[in-house]
Amino acid sequence: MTIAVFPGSFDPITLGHVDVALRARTIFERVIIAVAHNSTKSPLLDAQTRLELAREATAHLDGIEVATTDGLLVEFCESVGANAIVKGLRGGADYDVERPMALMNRSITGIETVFLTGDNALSHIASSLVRDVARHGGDITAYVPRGVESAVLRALGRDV
Ligand code: COD
Repeated sequence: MTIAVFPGSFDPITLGHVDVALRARTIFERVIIAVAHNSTKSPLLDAQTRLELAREATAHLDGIEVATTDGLLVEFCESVGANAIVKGLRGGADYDVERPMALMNRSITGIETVFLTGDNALSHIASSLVRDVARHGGDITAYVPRGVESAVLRALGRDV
């Protein structure tokens, strides 16, 4: 069975992330969304909430599952027998960030990273922008799966 790990902070999961997971599923038989820790970011949502939101967003999708990992990504990939890591690209800036990670991950265990181009109509969506729009009182429902907005507002200390 071909298995891909699609890692990220998912703080929160967005429609852009779901699009990448679905594209990955057209290539791999099993896609594991791995809610991971990015040491350069401090998340708004705790890991359990990010996991639950990703699970709710993909529960209806065959062959897509969700897990958390707080260690080295490549060790998680080995533990689940992954053939590849999948990352989504919105543009050149994403590639600049992702390329060194892909090289580092390959250098540690030899695992390859597959880059997928997301839907252009979703390329403006980033978790950081979603959090910022919500923080300033804007409506984020067009950018995130159902149920995410209320969790984000709760984490921001707003009435839901
Ligand atoms: N369209 C297409 N792709 C998108 C979109 C969109 N609208 N939005 C996001 N993406 C892609 C991103 O480019 C990325 O590939 C992926 O979705 C996840 O994005 P984020 O922002 O949720 O996650 P990141 O970039 O913060 O995730 C970084 C990791 C957690 C993967 C990284 O820090 C990591 O691997 N950590 C584990 C510890 C480890 O092994 N560190 C060493 C790494 S070499």
